[in-house]
Amino acid sequence: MKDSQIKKLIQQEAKRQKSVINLIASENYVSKDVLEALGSVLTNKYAEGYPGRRYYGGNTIIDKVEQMAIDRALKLFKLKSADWHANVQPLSGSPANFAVYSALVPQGGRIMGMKLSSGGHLTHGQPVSMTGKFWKQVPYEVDAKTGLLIYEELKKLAVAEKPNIIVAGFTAYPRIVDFKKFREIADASGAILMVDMSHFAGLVAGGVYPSPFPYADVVTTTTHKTLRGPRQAIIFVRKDEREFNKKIDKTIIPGLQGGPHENNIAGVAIALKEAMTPVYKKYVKQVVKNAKALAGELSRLGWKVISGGTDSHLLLVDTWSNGVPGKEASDKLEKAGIIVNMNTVPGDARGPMDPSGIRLGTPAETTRGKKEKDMIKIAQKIDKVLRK
Ligand code: DSN
Repeated sequence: MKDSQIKKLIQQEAKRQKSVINLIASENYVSKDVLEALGSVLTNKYAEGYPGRRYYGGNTIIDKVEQMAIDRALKLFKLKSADWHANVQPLSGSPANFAVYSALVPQGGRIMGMKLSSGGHLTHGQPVSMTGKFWKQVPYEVDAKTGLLIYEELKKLAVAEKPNIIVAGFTAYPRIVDFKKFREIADASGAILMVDMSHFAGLVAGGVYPSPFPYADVVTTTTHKTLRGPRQAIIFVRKDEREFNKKIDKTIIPGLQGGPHENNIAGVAIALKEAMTPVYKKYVKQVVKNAKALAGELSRLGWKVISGGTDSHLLLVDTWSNGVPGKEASDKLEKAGIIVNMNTVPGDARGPMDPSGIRLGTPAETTRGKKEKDMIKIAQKIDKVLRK
């Protein structure tokens, strides 16, 4: 690289990434092949449109790249192209979710989504997000005591409020989500069911978390979390007489986006193929074992783990119940070389800029080869740092 200033910063960041313990639940380390695709000449090409239907010439090879990503996305999640459609062009998770609502929910319509403080994402209709300005959120929460979803309550809310779409799948809910129950709730209230599986897509692919596909109308996912690909997103759409697939394709381009980032799409295709391997299946199993080990040891050391543990790659710790605010906990840990994010906990009385807890996740450190015994040591280090 000739630009020595940027080169130096990249080297510094590479060193930082190597030198810390990374417990950010939504981060991971991509393979060399994925990095190579990201830095390839595919970035030079404009490809507005879809394979076989582009506005620009010169796309015969690009078409093959994008089609390969689409085919692999369907194959990884065991979907038939007769039943499901995959759009691999969304630039990230937020634009993917925005595109789904733009296509399927009339302006001013209602999105039933989980509150941020309970583990929902900004784009699940939070008032501060554009998804809460163009549409109205019907918020739901987890039980403040147990940290769990109460499906009966959700059903009552949905039947009373009649949202256009219900969003299941969260950024800080450590437990398994019952998608069948969400389907029943959507049917009882006449809503579309969307699952945002950004966090746990890799766990679904590896068979250690239930698949939302038998129940959802639309499934969105980022590709850079447990899936371990580049920063990008995929929208999966059930094909039926409602033709949501056509509506969503049209919303992505020409509705919201211009030229797709085909270098990223190539990186996604590589990550999807990597996720089909036995090595990856072993990896996601270990991710969950590691999260359970981390949660178990932190509980044993006297920390309040929300819902008492985890079924996935992430856990939430209420540090404030031991007198440590979330921001202070995150800052102290960073100084000690452990990177986490501060996070609200269910029923949080503190604000999102200094909440009551922290969120921890194991995908990144598991990629680096960590096992349960390492997680126990990390938990002990966290305990020591936070009690100082
Ligand atoms: N920032 C992601 C996360 O950490 O969960 C969601 O957008």
